[in-house]
Amino acid sequence: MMDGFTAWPVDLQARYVSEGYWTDRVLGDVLNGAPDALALVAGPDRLTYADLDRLADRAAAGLLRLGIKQGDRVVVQLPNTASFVVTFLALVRIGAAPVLALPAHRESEIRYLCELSEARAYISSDLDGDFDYRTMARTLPVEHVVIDGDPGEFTPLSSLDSDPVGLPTPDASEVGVFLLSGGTTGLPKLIPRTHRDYVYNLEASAELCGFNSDTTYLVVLPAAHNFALACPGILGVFATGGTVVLAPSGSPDEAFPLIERERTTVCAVVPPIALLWMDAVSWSEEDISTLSLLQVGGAKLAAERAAEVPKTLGCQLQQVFGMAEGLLNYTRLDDPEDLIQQTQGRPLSPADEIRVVDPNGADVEPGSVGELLTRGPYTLRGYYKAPAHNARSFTSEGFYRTGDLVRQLPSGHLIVEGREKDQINRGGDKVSAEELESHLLAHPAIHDAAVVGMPDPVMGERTCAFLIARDEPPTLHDLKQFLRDRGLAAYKFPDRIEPVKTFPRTPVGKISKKQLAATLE
Ligand code: OOB
Repeated sequence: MMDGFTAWPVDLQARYVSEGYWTDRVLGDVLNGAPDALALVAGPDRLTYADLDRLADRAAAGLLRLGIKQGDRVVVQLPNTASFVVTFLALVRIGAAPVLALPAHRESEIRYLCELSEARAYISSDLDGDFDYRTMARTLPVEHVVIDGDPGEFTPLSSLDSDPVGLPTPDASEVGVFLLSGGTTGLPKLIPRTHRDYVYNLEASAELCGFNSDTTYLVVLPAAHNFALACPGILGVFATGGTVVLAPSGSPDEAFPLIERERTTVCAVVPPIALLWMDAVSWSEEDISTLSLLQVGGAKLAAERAAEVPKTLGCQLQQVFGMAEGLLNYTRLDDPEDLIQQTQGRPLSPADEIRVVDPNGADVEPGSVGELLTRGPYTLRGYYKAPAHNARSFTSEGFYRTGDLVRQLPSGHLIVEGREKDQINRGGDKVSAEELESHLLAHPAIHDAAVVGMPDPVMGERTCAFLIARDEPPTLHDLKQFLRDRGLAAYKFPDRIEPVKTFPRTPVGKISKKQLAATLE
């Protein structure tokens, strides 16, 4: 077993196996469609299941030839392209775990991920607009840099394509993939997902959502995000023989023509995209009537807006309250309308254990608000190589402290009422306040910084940084340039800065973010 990975206790492992949650199926075997059926549409590429299977085996052979082997980690930073899908499948087939970075991440995040995971290789595209991944890659602590597109001095991704060879057989109990946590600390955390827990995650989700070979699933969120990858996502479609259509973004200009052309039936979005689509239907000319299910999650969808989704977009709504750490809550397709509109769903698995607790860790009265704790067959037992953080993030019984404040209805459905963790949820993108603050504190003109969320009608929240300057505070424009130069992903930049002389304090002397946030209302 990999160092730094916390396994489930053996008695629970035995239970998850005997009750059928865990099987010996591995992520590399997820392709389950008819050979001639269309598996993937991405830009000009149209690949059948047979094509995708062959390309994954050929890329796997190339990775082995490069020296990547079972048990290695590889940081993957690719946008929504066929290369992402082929590279992911190739890595999991040889038992090398992809570390799934988002295309928006920059040097600050990528360098740290390479170091923490001791990655053997970094695989990315050449450019993202003006940003050149190759320039960043030059100083990364990895043996191999593999580039999709113009490789410069590096290994072209296309050169991995090699005649198939015999592949090692990964064990289903090993780590199959690393996901990134939204983060509440100074540095992002890595979430180890085993083959068997992630296979259960995607197969159970696909069943719950009624996926089958007629499903045509449009991907508008980053493919590397858990929601789009496995809830049921790309992998859930592959497991049930349907078709995945990759869009570069959720913009109606790009997504609607694809819905019309490919007659897509399902899509997963964050609330700001759902709101944008509800506006866009009034002026757009595309026919999106094939869409039968819109999954909305990543941040809270207001009940009033939820009620508008079926009327405006002509499809069913499913609310999804999930996390890369594991636990997924879904409203069911046959739930009564009020539960679909007003709740964020209930746990996917009968084996998911849920507690709602007060600040002392005691269970609250049924129906009262408290912090959500959970453990189960697809929820992590520890972040990768983070013992100090794990001691705070898990109870002694192995429950993960989600940091989310919820209320549970008698039906089991959860309503997300807020958050205890020091994080801003910017339309589904998670910003760790502490991480941003540590970058702000590196600015020579900043004496102290406190980052809070401010309500926003579209994004749900935006990011405001309260700053105590040494002398003259920097402008927002200068500050963004400073953060860009430090290699921080742009979605973590503050949207607003508020210079102040002092911070309000709690009775124990901590900065009162509640009071700071109240000054913005
Ligand atoms: C998804 O995963 P992450 O890891 O980016 O973020 C997890 C956090 C949750 O702890 C919660 O704070 C928030 O995002 N969240 C929601 C929510 N869905 C996620 N808050 C309110 N309402 C919702 N529906 O965001 C994610 C992973 C898999 C599927 C869907 C979302």
